[in-house]
Amino acid sequence: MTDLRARALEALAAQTIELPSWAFGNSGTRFKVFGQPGVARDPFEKLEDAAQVHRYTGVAPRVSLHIPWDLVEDYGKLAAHAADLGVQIGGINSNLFQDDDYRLGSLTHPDQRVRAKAIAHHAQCVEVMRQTGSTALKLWLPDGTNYPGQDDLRARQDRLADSLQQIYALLDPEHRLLIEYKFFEPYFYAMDIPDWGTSLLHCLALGERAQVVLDTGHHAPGTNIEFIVMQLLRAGRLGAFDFNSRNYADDDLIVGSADPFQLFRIMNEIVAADALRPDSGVNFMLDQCHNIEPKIPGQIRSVQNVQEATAKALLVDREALREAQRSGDVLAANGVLMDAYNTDVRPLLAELRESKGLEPDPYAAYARSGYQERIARERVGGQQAGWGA
Ligand code: LRH
Ligand code: MN
Ligand code: MN
Repeated sequence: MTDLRARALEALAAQTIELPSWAFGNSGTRFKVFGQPGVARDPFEKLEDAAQVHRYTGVAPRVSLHIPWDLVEDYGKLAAHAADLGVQIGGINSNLFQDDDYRLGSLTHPDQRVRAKAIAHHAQCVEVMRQTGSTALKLWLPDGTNYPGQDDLRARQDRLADSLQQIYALLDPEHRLLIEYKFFEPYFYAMDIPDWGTSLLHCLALGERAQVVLDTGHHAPGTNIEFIVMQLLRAGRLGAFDFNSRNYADDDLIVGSADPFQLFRIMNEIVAADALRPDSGVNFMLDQCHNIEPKIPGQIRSVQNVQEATAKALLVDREALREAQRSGDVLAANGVLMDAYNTDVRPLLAELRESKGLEPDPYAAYARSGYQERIARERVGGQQAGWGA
């Protein structure tokens, strides 16, 4: 156990989690966007808030951008601002879901002019990557159809394959293309990349630097997500997570809040495949919105939830598990996992933080810092995260 604990501490010390810039803007549902006092007014302030999360947790050194939500004139300046704050720019997310031209699709659109426009947007994103030092272009395809017969399902895949090839060709050698899937919304009959299989097929056709993004909120209820994680790891194509929690749809709630056991099972597959290592190629990102809770503490809680699930996965006694599995002892095997899951890892994480010179409780440390009161006083007119903007 002491050995396991020591190894867990070592792995946890190397773990990093990427924050989404849009978690720091005002957000809501299609019914209402709630404004919060002190919310960031521009991408520079979003980075400042993200840096607070890193400051108190010590494990969140990167921030994903969403283009054009995070439009600035000078991306070199934005990257320099990040560096001054002790963080860096992470993945660059493209946006194909807020333009009138995309009513019938973007990369799959029947009209070649619209497809060319959607591809050109990715050229703009690659330019942002060059200026910020980002190495990941993240593409979620919102295309799909609402009615059977509305369009030719197969022709849409062919057009998509062609568009993706053109986007892949825009990348520099150090860049990766991360392709995210989602089984519904904004279209409700057939999404054009509804599942990991479709995403994977396109990645395989593109080349080694194309990988799948698994957003935990993008599956039908009851889907065994850890199975997908395992399968993508086997294929060497799990590029990144978009972590969040769901109860009903794509709820974008705090990761690990709806089903902490699922998060543990996911992290268990990660640890079992030795994919937690920072050089494993798997980027652990959050994709969340804090509609009613305060944003910086919401992100701090999210990071802590990922850390807790990771710590529990690291405490699984793999030798005992293998032995129980080998001997066909069903209950003992399940018991090994449950023992790890039921361990209170909060003292271990407090020890980890203290070893890094951090306060043991990042949530309380942030609350004491006075930052929230200061931004509420100084910032007027917080920016909307993006939706309905
Ligand atoms: C789509 C999605 C995708 C977008 C983000 C804002 O539902 O998960 O990752 O970029 O939300
Ligand atoms: Mn996502
Ligand atoms: Mn989503």
